[in-house]
Amino acid sequence: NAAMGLNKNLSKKLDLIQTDITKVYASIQAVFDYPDEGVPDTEFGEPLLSAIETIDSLLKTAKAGKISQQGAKLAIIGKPNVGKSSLLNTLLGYDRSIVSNIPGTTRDYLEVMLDINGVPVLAIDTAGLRETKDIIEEQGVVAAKDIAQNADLVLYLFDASQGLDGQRIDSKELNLKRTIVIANKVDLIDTNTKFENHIQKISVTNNQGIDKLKNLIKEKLIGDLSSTELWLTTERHEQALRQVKSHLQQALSVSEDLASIDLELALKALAEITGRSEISEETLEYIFANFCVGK
Ligand SMILES: Nc1nc2c(ncn2[C@@H]2O[C@H](COP(=O)(O)OP(=O)(O)OP(=O)(O)O)[C@@H](O)[C@H]2O)c(=O)[nH]1
Ligand SMILES: [Mg+2]
Repeated sequence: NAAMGLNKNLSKKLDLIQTDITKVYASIQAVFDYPDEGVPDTEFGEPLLSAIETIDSLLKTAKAGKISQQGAKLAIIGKPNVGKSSLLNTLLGYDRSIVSNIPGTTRDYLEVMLDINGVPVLAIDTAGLRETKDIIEEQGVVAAKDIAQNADLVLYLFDASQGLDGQRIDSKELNLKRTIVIANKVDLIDTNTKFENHIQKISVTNNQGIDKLKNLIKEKLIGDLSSTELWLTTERHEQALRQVKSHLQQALSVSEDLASIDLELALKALAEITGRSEISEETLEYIFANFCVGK
């Protein structure tokens, strides 16, 4: 029963899916011989939906799996002078990006590989977002928007001492997938100053809120999956599972006699991952116990 080098937890889930599908398949076969009975929902719709649910839970891990292997793109954006380059240097642990109190210091983007609590991250420091007549800076601003759009996660910084209002960027225009909004320079403001709940308060200068921010970055990128080791890590597995799902959805949408074909296709797609098409011992036992013996 050794699936080809698959993680044990993943193997178990795939077994679960295979068993669900096989049971339904067996039920349909049984009804062929006793056409009056029909297949009850507990032996058709329910197990198929449960298999789809299991597949969905696995597909959700695919992104985290890819990130844990290949790394995530993290863009740091915001208006000029809010401390983007300072934050990059702090996350990196040494000064790599030029920091100054002159707005527009970073005119081109800068990419750095980081390790954020065990997650490989390509962090990208970008030019401050503003209207500018400087051609080079303007190109940097265009690039920054592009980088933000393609990032797995965006850190959107503003200067806490200036308030968020004047520094809001149109996240709809940028079409950002995931963003952490960060108030930097909280060392400059009253400690009781309230911001909206989702806003992270940090001070790069005082190294305040940085550990919490790192945890949040990790959580946003891979969720709490790190402990389960249950990741789909290859594109091939992900594609195969998507196929299994679509065959099951197809099976659900047709009459029982036609569903057999879709279930066979689903099992075949599943076998592309597990490397085995034969039915597990337990499933065979189940089938014999429920359908063959005594009927
Ligand atoms: N008081 C205070 N100053 C900070 C903090 N973080 C950064 N600064 C200062 O803010 C100024 C701008 O910092 P940068 O990191 O260059 O800002 P930036 O967002 O990269 O700016 P551009 O590259 O121009 O877009 C520098 O003088 C930093 O020393 C902070 O937490 N508190
Ligand atoms: Mg900068």
